[in-house]
Amino acid sequence: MNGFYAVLDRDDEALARALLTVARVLQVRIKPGAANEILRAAQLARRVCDEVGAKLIVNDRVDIALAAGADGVHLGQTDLPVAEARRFGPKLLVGVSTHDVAQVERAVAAGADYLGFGPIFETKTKDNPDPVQGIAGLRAAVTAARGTPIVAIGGIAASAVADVYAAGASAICAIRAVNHASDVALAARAFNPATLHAS
Ligand code: 3NM
Repeated sequence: MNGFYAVLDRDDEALARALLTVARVLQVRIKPGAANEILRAAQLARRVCDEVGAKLIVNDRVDIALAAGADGVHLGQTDLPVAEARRFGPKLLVGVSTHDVAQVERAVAAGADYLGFGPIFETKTKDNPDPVQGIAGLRAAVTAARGTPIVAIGGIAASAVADVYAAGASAICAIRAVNHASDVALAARAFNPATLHAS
C-alpha cells in the first residue's frame, strides 16, 4: 500500500488503463451502483490489473470482491465488520475507512490490513463527508495506527502531496484531482512520493 492508490469510479477501461500507468492498487468504487454494474467494472478492472500486476480492491461489497476475484475489499464504517468480511473471504486484504483517531484504533484492533483516513481536506466527491482532519489529524492517525499503513484521502491536490507523505501516509488516494484531469496518467504521477518519480 505505497504511493498512488487509484479509484475507478466508472465503468471505463481507458480510465482504468490510465490510472494503472502509475498505481499498483486500484479500487472499484461505483456510487450509486447496482450489483451487476459494480461487478462489470470489477471484472474489467481485474483484467487490466492482471496485465500490469496491480492489486484490485472492491469498495463496500465482499460478495462482489469474491465474484470478481479481487485481492481485497474496502469497508466503510457501516459495512460488514472486518471479522465478518474475513469469514467470507479469508484471503482478502481488508481495508477500513476511518475518520478520527478512535476509529483508527478500533480498525487496527479489528485487524485491518490498511486504513483509509480522511477527509484530509474538503471534498466534493463524497456525499455527507466527515469533518475535515487536516495534516495534524493525519499525523495523529498515523501514530494511532502503530504501523498499519494509512491511505490518506479527501480533497488532496498535487500541491499537498509532499505534506501528506511527510505526515506519515503510506499512500494517497485522490479521485477528483486525477480522474477529472484532462491527462489522467500525468495527473496521477504527481501522487507518488518523490522517490518513485525517478522510475
Ligand atoms: N472517502 P477526492 S473522502 C471516497 O473521508 C472518499 O473517507 C473519504 O475524493 C473519506 O479525492 C472521499 O475527489 C472522496 O476528494 C475522495
